[in-house]
Amino acid sequence: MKLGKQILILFLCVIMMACTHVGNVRNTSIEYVIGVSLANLSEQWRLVLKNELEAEAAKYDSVRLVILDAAGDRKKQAADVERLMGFGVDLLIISPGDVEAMTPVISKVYEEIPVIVLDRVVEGFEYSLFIGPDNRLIGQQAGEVVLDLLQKNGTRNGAVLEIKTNSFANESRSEEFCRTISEAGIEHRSIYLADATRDCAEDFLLAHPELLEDISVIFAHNDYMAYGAYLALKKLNLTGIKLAGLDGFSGENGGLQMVENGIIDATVTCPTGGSEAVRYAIDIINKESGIPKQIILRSHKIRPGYVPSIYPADGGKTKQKRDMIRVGYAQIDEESNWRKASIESIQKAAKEFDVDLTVEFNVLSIEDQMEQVRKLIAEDMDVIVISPLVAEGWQDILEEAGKAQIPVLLVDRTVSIDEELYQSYIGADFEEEGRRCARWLLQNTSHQFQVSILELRGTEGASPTQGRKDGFESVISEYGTYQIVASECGDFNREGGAQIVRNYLRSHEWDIDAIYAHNDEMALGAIEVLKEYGIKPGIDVKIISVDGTADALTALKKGEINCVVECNPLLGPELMKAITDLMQGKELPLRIITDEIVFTEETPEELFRNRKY
Ligand code: GYE
Repeated sequence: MKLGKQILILFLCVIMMACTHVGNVRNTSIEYVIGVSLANLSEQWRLVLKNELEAEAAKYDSVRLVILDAAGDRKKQAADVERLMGFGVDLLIISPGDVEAMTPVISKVYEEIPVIVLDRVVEGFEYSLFIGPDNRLIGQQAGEVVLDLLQKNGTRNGAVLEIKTNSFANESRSEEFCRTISEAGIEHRSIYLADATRDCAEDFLLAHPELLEDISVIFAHNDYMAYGAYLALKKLNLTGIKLAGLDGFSGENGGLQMVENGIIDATVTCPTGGSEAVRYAIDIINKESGIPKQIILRSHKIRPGYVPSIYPADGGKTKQKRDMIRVGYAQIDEESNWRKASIESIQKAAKEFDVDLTVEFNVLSIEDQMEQVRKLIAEDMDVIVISPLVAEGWQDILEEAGKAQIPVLLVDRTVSIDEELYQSYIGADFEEEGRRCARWLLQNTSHQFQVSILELRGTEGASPTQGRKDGFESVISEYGTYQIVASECGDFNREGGAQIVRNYLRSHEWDIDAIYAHNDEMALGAIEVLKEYGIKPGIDVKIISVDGTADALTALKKGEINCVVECNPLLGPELMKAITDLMQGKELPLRIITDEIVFTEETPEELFRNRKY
């Protein structure tokens, strides 16, 4: 054990002994010392975060937290992190203030100990785990509750006043908020406050009552500013203006109580992730398997009488408790080695978790898959798991599952509908996979010259296809010299990839600098055809692919593929853990994003060993 940590533990024991009375001195078998760096404690949200961290840590005798408050000063936060490292902490939990400034600080710490980042994700992936809300979704949900509040007798009247501060989270939330209400044709104005506090909001509105003319709803980026607006309206004797906030904390003076007491009319919950951070910190220190890369926490729209439609997992109350959890899995036919590995991982984990798993096969179309789901609903499963072949068309059938009170989890692929219709999505961040492919291309080709790209797209309408396309384009679009000159659907299979290259060669001289394949199978099919035409894959044309299957990594080692971005199919353990948590009544994160790496010719040999697919 590092000397620094020994001194720290001794110090903590002395403090504890001094603070506790004889007889209830707690077991001082401290095993884990977790350093916590908070951007500030002036924001209510961070105070709640600190309380949740401490409450969760108190459940474990072996855990001690050392919490430092940077008081809003980024230089101090960097110094705090250094101090915690000097104490020899086992793991760092950090809620960064200035994300840009803290990214290199976090990367440096991550070289020595695990790091959990909270609330604001840093650039890149140099950390163990990110836990935070989906700020853009929160902004959209805030827009939706405000539109509801504007609704009177079937029409929407009046304008909206948005109260915000220039904090990191506010910006992405505000963008989506403004998009949501602007799309509904609602006029709105924004005011920026120096502090995100009740008094600041109240004083500002009392000083500028003219801002409230023709306003029907005030939306504040936290419940306390909304409360300040409430107090100002009272003093100005203004009635009829509705109030919406954010955070939705429980307990005394929390946003949920404000809604209940009629002080504000609506809020959106923004969970802090403090409890999850301590639980995952212990698992990470213990080197547990199945630790995801990102956990995106669920946020709920809260209005009087509104119950989040994510029915409690123990919706099974109406079901007789069974010895084993019965899970029905509507998967996609084995179109690739990737898929085979994915199904085997889920089957293996079901056995390990003692889950009674029924896997439906023979999916050739979305209609087949929906029939499978209806069959599983009829068989009254405890949980239904779906790998949706395509992202659209799921609203009705997920509502059917909801009516039958059967929770649904999405694994591997996701859907593009109301997030309140499923419990969680476990899988990859497809846009990030696309960005990684594009970043490799930019780093390995000359920016001066035109780079012509042939894109081999996956199954039309599938979430990995759309995400990988969007992510790749979002990066190359910043450089006018990178052009996707042809893009065709290869349906994620080898023949599909081969056919696209044949088609291109039939109507063009070969003028492609790079092939971007949405999966390995299509890349491998393309390579076969290139060789038939005497074009050297990986040399005459760069080849970038996604998945990380054995055949693709073999081709990479032969220099026939230049970059393979991993898309981890081994989701079984995370899926079964989520199902177990769900059936114990826990609310699941909105998304659980898997940890993935990028393979290139520089990748160390050991990362190619013990691959399971
Ligand atoms: O990339 C591909 C498979 O759904 C993420 O589907 C998965 C994709 C994977 O056909 O190989």
